[in-house]
Amino acid sequence: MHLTADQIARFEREGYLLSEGFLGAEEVAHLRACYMETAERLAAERALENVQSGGDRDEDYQVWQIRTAHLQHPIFRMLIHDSRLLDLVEGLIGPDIRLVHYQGIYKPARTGGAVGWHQDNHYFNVPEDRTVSVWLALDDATVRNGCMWYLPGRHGERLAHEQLWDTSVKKGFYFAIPEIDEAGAVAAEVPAGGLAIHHCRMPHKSLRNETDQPRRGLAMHFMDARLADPEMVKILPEGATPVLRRARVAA
Ligand SMILES: O=C(O)CCC(=O)C(=O)O
Repeated sequence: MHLTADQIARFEREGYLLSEGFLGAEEVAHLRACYMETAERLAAERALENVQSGGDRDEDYQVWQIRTAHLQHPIFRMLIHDSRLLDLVEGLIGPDIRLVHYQGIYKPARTGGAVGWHQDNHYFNVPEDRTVSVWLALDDATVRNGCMWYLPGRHGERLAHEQLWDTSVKKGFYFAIPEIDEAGAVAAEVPAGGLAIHHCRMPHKSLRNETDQPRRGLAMHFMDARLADPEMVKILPEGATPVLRRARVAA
């Protein structure tokens, strides 16, 4: 899917874009089934982590992460090689594309917790901010079930973050921006199969899931593959950050 010049200009100005109908209903249903199969397997292996709570057994506040999704199920691997997706990413960061991080974020019905304001490149530290995040909705993402929120035009700022919990008690570095002016925040509601795409310095958050249905999303983070490995890449498992596309060399 190629972005239009208008969409790219809007992304540069506002720091985010919404796009409906990236995947059709059948593709979404299949991904959802694989997502649940994967989440259940990881839960049984005690490898499904609650990334917004210092207590993994916190029963009222759950933000489950399917980490390195492409290493967990072939369907997630196929998705990041899909030319519809790579064409879109190419419009934003150029033709050399490397996966930097890939996660399912699963908020169960009623107990799904909020994700605090943060900027993705605080985690990745990719030079020159040449990285972009593509969040795919597997359920209709709404304010009530915890869709993404953005601060349009605020992607030029580098904001201070703080660690969410004491890492001597629970491992894992997860951050949030302690103080932020939320004036002008917009809810990025997208139907299932649609995308919320944001610049890596776009502050974003999501609220609790207050509905009786799960809210499932896949967050795919891509960087310019011409740049040196950021620190984050070095701590991920082998094969976690493949190069997905290289610029074609003119004959
Ligand atoms: O899925 C969510 O609610 C939050 C995802 C997110 O913040 C991220 O991928 O950076």
